[in-house]
Amino acid sequence: MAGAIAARRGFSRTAAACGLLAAACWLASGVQGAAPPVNYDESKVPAYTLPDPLMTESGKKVASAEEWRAVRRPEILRLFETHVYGKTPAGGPAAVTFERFDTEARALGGAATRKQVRVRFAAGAEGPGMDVLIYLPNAAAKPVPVFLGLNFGGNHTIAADPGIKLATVWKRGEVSAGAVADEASRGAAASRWPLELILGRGYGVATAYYGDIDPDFDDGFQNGVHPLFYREGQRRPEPDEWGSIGAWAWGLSRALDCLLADKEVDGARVAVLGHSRLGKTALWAGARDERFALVVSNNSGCGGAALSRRAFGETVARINTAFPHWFCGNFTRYNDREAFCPVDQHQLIALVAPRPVYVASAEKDQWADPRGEFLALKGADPVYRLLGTEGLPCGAMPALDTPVQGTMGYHIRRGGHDVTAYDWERYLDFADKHFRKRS
Ligand code: GTR
Repeated sequence: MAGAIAARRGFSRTAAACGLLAAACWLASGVQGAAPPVNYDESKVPAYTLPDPLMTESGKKVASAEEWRAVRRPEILRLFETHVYGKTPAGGPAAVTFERFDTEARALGGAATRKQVRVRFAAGAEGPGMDVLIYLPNAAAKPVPVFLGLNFGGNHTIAADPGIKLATVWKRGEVSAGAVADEASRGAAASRWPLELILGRGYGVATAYYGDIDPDFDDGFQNGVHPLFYREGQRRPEPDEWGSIGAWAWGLSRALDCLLADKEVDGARVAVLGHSRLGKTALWAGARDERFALVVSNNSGCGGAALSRRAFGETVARINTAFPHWFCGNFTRYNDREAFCPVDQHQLIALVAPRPVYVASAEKDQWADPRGEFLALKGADPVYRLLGTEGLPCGAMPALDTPVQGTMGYHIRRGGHDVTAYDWERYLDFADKHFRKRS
């Protein structure tokens, strides 16, 4: 997997590069035989029928918002828990605690107040936990709306600010815990977190390092938060229990708890967003935890916003092979058998309804199947409409760089797999549209 990450960084995400990458992952996994070719040909997408988000398991059409809430939403949530992401185990750490260890009122040249909070997942100062980094705009009246998202490299990578604590638990790309981050990576991901832009628009930013919650390599779930939830004698999650995406989503909810305790944050206007695997995570967090007021998926692809049944670009078999720790064990049942899965990803998006949801794709990111991302959003539209919202106000997939924003938003921009200022500007417009009414 470390190789996969290096390959992703080094290549622009062309179809050819992703095909090679996928084949390499496939072979590295020890699966016998040649990897099937990656499909990037629209005419080779298999015929499929999507499960109807408004048809209950007992075959009754959902006709009211009440039925959606009481019957169908819980059914779909359970199906995703059982077959895709796994259940978040009940119980777990008796007490999650928060301790703010840093407040700097004149951060980023005076533009923001910086706060850092240690969230402990278990008793004792040495136990596992995550650091939540928060920047709130000094110029805006409080409480402020906030964008919350996990980061890939440590909080210190999102800005060159020397006051941000370095990540300590695991260094991305390593297949063992313990390696710590160094100063050289400070600010390395700053282009994905355009703080000046976000703060200037009156929004706060909160982030935590996903490796603090569960280091992203397959270790049989011995590190990260999973062991804190094991029953007596349990050694790894059951096939219907959470993998790493489930754990990261749980961590987002704990970061939200932390934000809700801050009087300068408007707890009714916290948006959750994420890119790529962390976009899958943001969708699952937003689906499960209805306190997230708005959800953004940036290039989340397979197992995120893209329809699995299209088997275009990355497929269920490929993702489960290259990243066996992301989903629950049961999800492997659908390797090359997507049509047998009782849910598809449009129903994940429907779980966010009626809250605003935004899905963004990138033209060169064919591995993530932009059309499949758009069609999943469209597939959730009937639920949004039933719940009395305007849904997604367009019929066909919009042209490049032509955002559509109703209660559901979508754009496909030029360029590759990344989070850019263009993406952020759209998310800020979308948040303005929905949050301004509530301020
Ligand atoms: C890839 C993986 C994608 C996507 C991406 C990322 O290698 O195939 O599903 O999540 O990683 O998170 O950067």
